[in-house]
Amino acid sequence: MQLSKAQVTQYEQDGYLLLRGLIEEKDLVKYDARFREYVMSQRALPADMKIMQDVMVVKGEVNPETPVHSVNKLLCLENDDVLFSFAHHPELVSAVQSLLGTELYTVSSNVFNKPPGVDGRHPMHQDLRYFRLRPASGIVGVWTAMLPATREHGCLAVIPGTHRGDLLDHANPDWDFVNHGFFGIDGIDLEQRVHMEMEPGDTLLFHPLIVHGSGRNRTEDFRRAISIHYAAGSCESPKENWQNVGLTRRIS
Ligand SMILES: O=C(O)CCC(=O)C(=O)O
Repeated sequence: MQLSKAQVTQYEQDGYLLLRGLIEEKDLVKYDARFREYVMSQRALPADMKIMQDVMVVKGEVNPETPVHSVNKLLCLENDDVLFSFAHHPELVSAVQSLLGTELYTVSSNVFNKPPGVDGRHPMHQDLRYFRLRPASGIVGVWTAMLPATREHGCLAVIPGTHRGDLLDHANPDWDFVNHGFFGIDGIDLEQRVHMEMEPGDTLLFHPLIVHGSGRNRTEDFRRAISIHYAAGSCESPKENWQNVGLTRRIS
């Protein structure tokens, strides 16, 4: 779906854009089935893919009902044909091209699973903290709900306009249970948060400097999403030839 001029302007102003119903149910069902196969050990993990367990499970604080209840994320989807077909989804690619131009690469991919019964919060952070590519405006994150994501489920929350500021300091949150690699920014005014309640297929496009995070899942259901970060071919990295290394994939 090519974005309209008004949508591009809105993304530039707010640092995010919510596209309702972008991904069809038939695709979500395929992604979900494949995710479950990996997590239930019904399919061998392809090269590079990893399952990250929730910290409360790792520390023995929670005894998961099923393997799916133990997982925080499935990462590095590049070598799975079904899950990585999301990155090639024509509607998604066209929307991202409206922001980044036609030469697109992927630089990270995840299924985020927020099970009931664990803390699972994601502190307020900026994704640029995790990337060496620049400029920031050459990167776009996408996050598609696979299951309903209401406030009760711990939906994403963003602070509009923060993408116009700098990359802020990140540190380990002072929480009892923090998942591996989840750094947060101190002193964020949480009153400024806008909660992104989403139905399956709804897709958030977001700037890597936007301050965002997610809350605890207080329901009995899972909250699950599939996510990719795209980068424009014109981005630069201290690493030479970033387009040809590791899990980077050319999409268009
Ligand atoms: O899915 C979540 O709860 C957090 C995801 C996130 O923060 C991200 O994609 O950067």
